[in-house]
Amino acid sequence: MNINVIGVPLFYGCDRKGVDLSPNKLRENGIIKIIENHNHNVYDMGNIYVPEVSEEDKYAEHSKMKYLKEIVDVNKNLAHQVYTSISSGNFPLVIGGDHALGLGSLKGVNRKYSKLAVVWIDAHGDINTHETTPSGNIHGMPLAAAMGIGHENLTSLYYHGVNVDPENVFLIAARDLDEGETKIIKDNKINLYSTNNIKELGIEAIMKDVIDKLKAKDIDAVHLSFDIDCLDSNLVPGTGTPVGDGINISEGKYALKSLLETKLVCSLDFVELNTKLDSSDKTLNLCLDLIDWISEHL
Ligand code: DIR
Ligand code: MN
Ligand code: MN
Ligand code: MN
Repeated sequence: MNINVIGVPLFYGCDRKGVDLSPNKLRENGIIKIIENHNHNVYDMGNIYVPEVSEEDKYAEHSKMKYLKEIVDVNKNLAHQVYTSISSGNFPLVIGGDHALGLGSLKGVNRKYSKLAVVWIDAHGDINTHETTPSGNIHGMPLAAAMGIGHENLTSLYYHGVNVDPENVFLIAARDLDEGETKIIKDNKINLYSTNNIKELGIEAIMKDVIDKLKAKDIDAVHLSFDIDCLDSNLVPGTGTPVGDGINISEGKYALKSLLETKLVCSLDFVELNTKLDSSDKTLNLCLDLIDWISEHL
């Protein structure tokens, strides 16, 4: 497969430095070679430019959303890179950075595939709006924006066609949802598989259900967004918002493998590694292992 690796050194979406260093940190530790080892042609597209802005200006554009202008600018560029990657037959592997990059990757894929399903593997829902957010952090909003829910600057970013249908959205490993998010999930009939569901039924049965549903739907492709905080907080010290009671590594790998084997996945985000918070490269090494696993199954 031809894979375009796109780095997004963005921390504005989580408002915590360190996550921006990860694309280059992963390159220094051999991410490109790791992918190539699985017989892929890898094109390192470098990093999307992230403009500098001072901390005092974070609410300059909007009273409830931090760094709105910069995040929108970065994501317009990312959306176009993702769109052109897919259009030229290459697979975009988007490396964060924080999950606000999901805005751009989703809009880029959605421009190519109007009948798109989204699998979001994350401890969080990332389905807040400027009205429901408890933090003002835009990394908690990209999935809502993809469905056309939220502030216009996010919902109309880059692409103006048919939004992602909420019934084609699958949240996996969620366990830290805000009140507003729970309501949006319910009201829009989003498919939710919490860690409790996974513990109860087993990851195999959960993924079978997800994949059966995906195959039964009239969709063109699946976008997979992988937030490393889906894993239990003990496993990922190097992430900004770790949550306990998460899935373990083999459950995470099973979810990734089973989705990739469907061959429906057309693009993938890998986000929220913060190497500054990591302890003795534990999370970095786990991420390299997960990228190796993903590459093996692409
Ligand atoms: C929380 C945390 N729901 C928020 N979101 C995170 O700020 O909207 N997403 N950490 O990954
Ligand atoms: Mn996330
Ligand atoms: Mn998360
Ligand atoms: Mn391998």
